[in-house]
Amino acid sequence: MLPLFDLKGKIAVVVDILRATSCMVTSLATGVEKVIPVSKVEEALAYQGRGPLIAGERGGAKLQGFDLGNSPFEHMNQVGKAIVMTTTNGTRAINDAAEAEEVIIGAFLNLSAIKEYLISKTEDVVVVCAGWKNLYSMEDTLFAGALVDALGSDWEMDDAALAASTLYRSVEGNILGFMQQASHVKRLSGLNAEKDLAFCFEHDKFETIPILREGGLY
Ligand code: 3SL
Repeated sequence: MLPLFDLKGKIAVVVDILRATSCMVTSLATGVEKVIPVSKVEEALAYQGRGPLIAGERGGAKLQGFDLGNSPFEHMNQVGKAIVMTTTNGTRAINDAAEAEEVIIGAFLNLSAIKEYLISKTEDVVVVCAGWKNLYSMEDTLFAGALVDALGSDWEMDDAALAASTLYRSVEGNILGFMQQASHVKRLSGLNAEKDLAFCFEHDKFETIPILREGGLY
């Protein structure tokens, strides 16, 4: 639970594999200029008609009147645009992590780039799993495990990191099959999101690392 971690002086890797941080990595890697994550629907609506695209979902479904929902395919190739984004858990997790020394955005799509970046730094790292309404989520934990695994045994890890890495290793060869039992996949099943699901678990498609600066991801 985030309130139990002191993020001061640390790098927070915020992750919401399904689907907010996968969207952010995709949009910034394919030409978006910046993403502004906001927690509330009204905050996003305040930008309507002022330039940026507004994107968001609640319960997985696109919000009425918004330009984009929360499929990475909608966020792709929006070259030169700014996107203001609000999602059920992901954008809130980013704002909750703001006291960290640095907030970066992780997804399977940029896993190796995140690993290389962290290796080049000296700060401690906390992987902030957005989860679902303050509850555990399988897909974010799998990302944490994949990252811990990629960083290797030179890194000191706590029990949560050890558990995540053990989980990841046990399903590594069949993540999509395993994920069929997970609650978020069941939740997305009525929303035609099968393509999103496969995409969000692709590893290392992009090298972009979104970094939070003055309220925007670049
Ligand atoms: O909770 C979130 O931030 C979302 O990414 C949820 S969903 O994938 O759009 O259902």
